[in-house]
This record gives sequence, structure tokens and C-alpha cells, in this order.
Amino acid sequence: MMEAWVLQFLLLNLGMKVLCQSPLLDVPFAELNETDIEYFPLNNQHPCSRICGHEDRPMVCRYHFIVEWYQTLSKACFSCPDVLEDCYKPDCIIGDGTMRTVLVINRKMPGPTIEVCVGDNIIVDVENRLMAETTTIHWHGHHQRGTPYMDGVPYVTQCPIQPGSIFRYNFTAVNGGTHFWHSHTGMQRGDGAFGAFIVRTPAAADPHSQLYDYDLTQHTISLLDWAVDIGLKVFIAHHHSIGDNKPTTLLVNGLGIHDFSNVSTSAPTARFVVEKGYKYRFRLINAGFLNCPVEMSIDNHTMTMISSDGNDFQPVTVDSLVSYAGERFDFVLNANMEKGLYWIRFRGLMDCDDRFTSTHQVAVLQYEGASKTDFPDGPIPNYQDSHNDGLQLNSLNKGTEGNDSISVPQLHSLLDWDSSLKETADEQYYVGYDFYEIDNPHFHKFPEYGFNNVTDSRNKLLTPQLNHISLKLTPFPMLSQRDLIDDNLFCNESTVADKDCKKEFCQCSHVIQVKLNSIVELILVDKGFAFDANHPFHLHGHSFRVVGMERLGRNVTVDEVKRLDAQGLLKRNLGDAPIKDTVTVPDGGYTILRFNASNPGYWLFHCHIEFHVEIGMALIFRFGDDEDMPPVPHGFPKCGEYYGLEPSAPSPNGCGHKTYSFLIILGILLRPLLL
Ligand SMILES: *[C@@H]1O[C@H](CO)[C@@H](O)[C@H](O)[C@H]1NC(C)=O
Ligand SMILES: *[C@@H]1O[C@H](CO)[C@@H](O)[C@H](O)[C@H]1NC(C)=O
Ligand SMILES: *[C@@H]1O[C@H](CO)[C@@H](O)[C@H](O)[C@H]1NC(C)=O
Ligand SMILES: *[C@@H]1O[C@H](CO)[C@@H](O)[C@H](O)[C@H]1NC(C)=O
Ligand SMILES: *[C@@H]1O[C@H](CO)[C@@H](O)[C@H](O)[C@H]1NC(C)=O
Ligand SMILES: *[C@@H]1O[C@H](CO)[C@@H](O)[C@H](O)[C@H]1NC(C)=O
Ligand SMILES: *[C@@H]1O[C@H](CO)[C@@H](O)[C@H](O)[C@H]1NC(C)=O
Ligand SMILES: *[C@@H]1O[C@H](CO)[C@@H](O)[C@H](O)[C@H]1NC(C)=O
Ligand SMILES: *[C@@H]1O[C@H](CO)[C@@H](O)[C@H](O)[C@H]1NC(C)=O
Ligand SMILES: [Cu+2]
Repeated sequence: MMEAWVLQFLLLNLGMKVLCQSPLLDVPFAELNETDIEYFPLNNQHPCSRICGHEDRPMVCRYHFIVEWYQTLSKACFSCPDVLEDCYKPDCIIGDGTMRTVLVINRKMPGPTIEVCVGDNIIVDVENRLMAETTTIHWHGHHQRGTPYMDGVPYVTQCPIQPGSIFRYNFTAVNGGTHFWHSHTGMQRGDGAFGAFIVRTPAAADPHSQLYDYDLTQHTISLLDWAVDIGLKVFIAHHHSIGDNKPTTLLVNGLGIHDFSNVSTSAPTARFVVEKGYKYRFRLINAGFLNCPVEMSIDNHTMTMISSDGNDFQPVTVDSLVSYAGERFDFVLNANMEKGLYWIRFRGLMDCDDRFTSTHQVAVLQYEGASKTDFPDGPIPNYQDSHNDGLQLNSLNKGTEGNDSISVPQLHSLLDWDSSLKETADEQYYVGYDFYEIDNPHFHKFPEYGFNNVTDSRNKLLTPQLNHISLKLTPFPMLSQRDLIDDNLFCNESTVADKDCKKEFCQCSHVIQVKLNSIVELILVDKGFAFDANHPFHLHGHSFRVVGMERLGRNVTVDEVKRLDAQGLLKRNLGDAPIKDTVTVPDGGYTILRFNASNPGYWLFHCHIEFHVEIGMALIFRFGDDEDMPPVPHGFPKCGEYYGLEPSAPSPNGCGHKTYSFLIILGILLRPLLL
């Protein structure tokens, strides 16, 4: 074993190298004994966080994630925030400076940053130390090509990790960019179980490397909308009673002011240090969990946007940016202003806006040499001041129809044209959605307290559904236990056509099956009837071209959008449409995606708002046939239902897998008699 001080020295040294952007490293990383780097003191740089060179050998990057219930301002915080230094003690999670239960990894929020180079092997042992809850970790933005079992979606790719148990994620960082990891279980992401996942490429492979001098760990900005209580409690109160679903604070890298009316004793806010005369690559991650898109701007500075969700586009310089839950944006900040302090302003939209909680937040851009503790001069920005009138990218509920802001399909990808942009896709699917006034039996029971029986409108739960279907997960992972799937298990719009899903609640295992390597066009239609809403959609396993996005400015139906398409009235950028993996749809409008279904497996497609995906605003894509999918890893954990030897309860889709398993068991039992 290496002596601790040697390791410490090595770490400091590495930290310096990263800071100084040394092109060559003296330490031959790949020769380090893996076991020596398995555990890392939390505040030190992991050896895999390094400048990525063409010559470097890939590294094995190990992490140990301990998932726990924990508390902000715990005893580890001593007198924080009254004594500011105490806030930086180990295991002190500050949040917005109020006490709250959290669910975190390694007693950090955000959790540990994973920073690697393309080609590195990532090994994460996730240890579930929760009392009674399961967990999984999803590597958002990473495609898991060849390793679909590592995607971290409970009941789609793996069984939930049981309390007291460890699951090892093992995959190779293939696609570069600003990604993030987060729990894919319940409300855990919103309670703090998330962190940055940055896969860097060598400068020679980065078309934007000439635009900036530094690309540093400390310039990652993660956003999370924050409620006064744990997500589960807010969820239950909202879905079963009159509890509201509005966040009260925005956190920037886990920090924020709770009460803007009295900031004199507030907890620390996020600060980003730059040196005058240099250009910096910033990486923004919106880890939001409720319906709170965030507008961001930096006083006296523009942002040159260069990349989103790990895909580069022609730079565009804007004054502000709106990001939605699950999206990432990389931009270059030119530190060319007077040495000083500048506000970074964050303003929550939709459920965070001034109709509800006016949720906003600040961070500080601090030039080297300026005060390390002061705020910029002048008043602390309020909600209204946090808006910037200048040019905006990705505005709320705007598409290509206007010209006062830049919408996503107007960005120009730097990746060459590919066949996903061909004139006519091989397969086209419409996915329409809205909030529906139905008796969702999970929350309304007709005739006792049906949707129309309850009198207080806050008790009427509108159900968001895709093509009028709520996703029902199977009791076993579709990918890793696919031998249990029978023909009747999957449903889709046509299999439920005999039911009136517009009136009665339809819930089943919504799977869209696509032939491997076909070009898919997905047209998402937000019908816009219920109210101005916003849903960011995320596709697992693939990126897509965002070829169109338009707000029609009225209520629309899927049939109407189909008619517009037949008349050639849907606008598509089939030249150089940008590539993303998470995208929004304007309310009363559509967004068109194109991709090549070339990664075999079962992939979740869902709204990234936790309250929505949790009640079934999702569907599953099955790309390819079973034999196209990589073999199930040896010893992969299994789960499922058990009914003893009784015939199983009928599955909602008719004759389900249980009957099938039962017949097999029966066959095995009867075999001696038959022979
Ligand atoms: C790494 O270190 C462990 C424990 O000291 C040792 O057993 C192992 O052989 C070493 N592996 C390599 C590749 O040197
Ligand atoms: C990761 O998976 C690869 C491929 O299955 C395997 O060879 C390797 O031993 C695994 N690594 C660890 C640390 O489990
Ligand atoms: C701000 O809060 C502190 C601590 O709670 C309190 O002592 C102070 O009086 C408050 N100031 C105002 C203006 O309310
Ligand atoms: C920053 O912008 C404000 C408003 O546009 C302006 O009044 C101020 O002088 C600028 N600050 C600097 C340091 O240029
Ligand atoms: C685009 O901008 C011009 C002025 O620059 C304006 O006259 C025109 O109406 C705008 N078009 C749309 C669709 O907003
Ligand atoms: C709920 O509404 C239905 C009619 O829509 C009615 O028949 C039923 O009695 C109502 N239930 C209660 C508890 O009022
Ligand atoms: C819908 O389900 C039916 C019956 O299983 C199947 O034949 C059809 O291909 C499915 N459609 C899609 C798009 O998966
Ligand atoms: C989709 O991608 C695969 C793998 O890269 C390729 O072989 C195939 O030709 C592509 N499909 C189309 C229709 O271009
Ligand atoms: C959309 O439909 C809803 C419900 O029918 C209605 O209240 C709303 O005014 C409509 N909006 C527009 C822009 O037509
Ligand atoms: Cu949603």
C-alpha cells in the first residue's frame, strides 16, 4: 500500500496540474494500483480527474457511493451558519440554511463528482444504507452501448438495490460531455441524490478547445429546486390531499438563500472564482425535480453557449438561458470585466414563478483579488430583478415560430449530417399528452371520492399520460429477466383501442417496439388544454436530433398535428439539427426528434419531472429483438413476484407472465408423472 502522505502529495500535485492545465502529466496514472485508489478522502481530487490527452492510457476509476438518509445542518455542522467556517466541516450539508431531511451519497449534496476521460472504465459500488427504501443510480447522458444493464432504471434494466446491499456499476465512458448521475428511484434525486458526471475529451477532439483557457471542476453549476420537506411527503400531500407541489428554494451546488427578506444571517451561497483576462468553460446541470425551469444570467457578462447534453453546436452568445430538469448546457465565460463581484441570477419559472412562490436564487462570480465573502454592491436581486431582457436561449413555451429568442432546433450541430436526418424516417410515432380529468384509482376512488366528487379543486388530481396510457412497470426488469416476458405483456395505443382511455384510467406496460437500426421520428405533442405546463423529456440509451419545435399558440390535438404534417406544415431542420438527450415541448405545441434506434435494449423515455414519471408519464422503447441484446451478465440479481403454488392473480393485460411461470412450475412438478 502507498503511504497516506504519498497519496496526499500525489493528490495535491494532481489538483495543481488540473488547475495549471499542464499539457503533460508526470504521473503515469494507468500504472497506479487500482486498489490504492479505491477510497478517496471526499474533498480531494480523484486521480481520474485529469487533463485528457490523446496519448493517455485509459484508467480504471473506482468510487464507493454510500446512500443514506441524512440531515442538513447536522451535528457535523457545529455552529454553521452562525460560524461560517463550521459550514465547511466534513459531512456538513448546508442546503438553504434550514434543517431538513435529505437523502444523499457520501454525506455530500451534490454528491461526489465523477470526472473522467473518454475511454475510462468506471466502477461504482453503490451501497444502500437506507432504512427501508431501495435505490438505483442512472448515468444521465451516458448511452450504455453494450452495457444496457448498467442504465440504473428499476424494473426496466435492473432490480432495485435492496437496503443493506451493494450493486456494482461497471461501464466504459464512451460518449463525452457534461452528464450527471442521479437516483432513478422515487423522489430521491430531489432529496439530494445526484451529482455531476463529466466525461472530458482530449483537446484535439474538442472543436471548441480554442474558445477557452480553463475547464475546471469548480465551474460546474448544478441546480435543484428545493422544497421545505422531503419529496415523498410533498408528493403524498399533493396527490392525496390539498398539499401543493411548489418548490420554495432553488439550490446552486447545494447552496442558497432561504429567506431573501433577511439575508444578514444566511447560509453561504455558491461562488465561482475566475481571473481577469481568461476564458472559462462552465458546465450547467439542471437536476431539478419539480416543474421549475430556471432562467440564468450573469451580470455584465454574456454566455457563449457551445454544447448541450454532451453534443457541440456552433457557438451562440446570449444574455440568458433557460434550462429544464435533466438538461445540461456548456458555455464559455470571458472574464474581461473590471476585477470585482457580479451576481449570477437564477429565476424559477412555471411552478416557481410569481403566481406561486417567486423562487429565485443568487450565486457570485468572484474575480481573483476581489472579496471572498462579500456580496456584489447594491441590493440583493429580487424575483423581478432576476429576469434579463437580452437575447435568450431555450425560452419557456417558445419554439421556432418567433424571432425574439433562440429555440433549440435553431442551433447548428457540429456533427456531420447523418442518415437520421433523411427526408422520411423509417418509423414515425406520435406521443400526445396533457393533464387529464380522470378517476386515477391511485388517488381518486369513484363513487366515494372520484374526481368529480371532491369539492375543493386542489383535491382534483389531473393525471399526465402519454397517449392516454400510464406506464405500469413489470415486477421484474424487462431487460435482464426478458425470459419472463410473453406476447401479452406489452401494450400500446392500438392494444388499448377497445377501451375508452380518454374517460377511464388506462395503465399497462407501454412498450414501443422498433426494429434495430431504423430511423425513428418521434413527434411529441403537448395538447395544452389543461393549463400552461411544461414537460422536459429524456430518452435513455440514445441522443436525438431536435429537428423541430413550435408553439401553435392554441390547444392542439394529435390529429391536428398529423393534418399539419400531411399538409407539409411541420417545420423540420433536416440539415444540421442539434443533438440532445433531454428536451422540452412548448405548451400547445410540438417537438420533433429523430434518432437511429441502434442501441439494442429496453430504454425508458419519460418526463423528467419526478412527480410525473412517478405516476406513469413514461413509456419504454424496445430496440431490436432479444437476440440483438447483449447477454445478461453472469449472476445478475433477479427479482419478481411469488404466489406459491396457487394460480397467480390475473395480470392487468390478461394472461400475463405469471400464468406462464406457473405453467412451467406445473410442468416441472408433473414431469416425473408423465415420464
Ligand atoms: C495491488 O495491490 C494489492 C494489495 O497491495 C496487491 O495484492 C496486488 O497484487 C496489486 N496489483 C497490482 C496489479 O500490482
Ligand atoms: C467490469 O466488467 C468487465 C467486463 O465484464 C470485467 O472484465 C471487469 O472485470 C469488471 N471490472 C470490475 C472491477 O468488476
Ligand atoms: C434577521 O435575522 C436575524 C437572525 O434571526 C435577526 O437577529 C435580525 O433582527 C433580522 N433582521 C431583520 C431586519 O429582520
Ligand atoms: C454592469 O452593468 C450595469 C448595468 O448595465 C452598469 O450600470 C455597470 O456599470 C456595469 N458594471 C461594470 C463593472 O461595468
Ligand atoms: C421578427 O422580427 C421582426 C422585427 O425584427 C418583426 O417585424 C416580425 O414580426 C417578427 N416575426 C415574428 C414571427 O415574430
Ligand atoms: C360521486 O358522483 C357520482 C356521480 O357522478 C354520484 O353517483 C355519487 O353518489 C357521488 N358520490 C358521493 C360520495 O357523493
Ligand atoms: C402494439 O402492440 C401490438 C400487439 O402486441 C403490436 O403488434 C404492435 O407492433 C405494437 N406497436 C408498436 C408501435 O410497438
Ligand atoms: C443506424 O446505425 C447503424 C449503426 O451505426 C448503422 O449500421 C445503420 O445503417 C443506421 N441506420 C440507418 C437507417 O442509417
Ligand atoms: C384550451 O382549452 C381549455 C380547456 O378547454 C380552455 O380553458 C382554454 O381557454 C383553451 N386555451 C386556448 C388558448 O384556446
Ligand atoms: Cu411532466
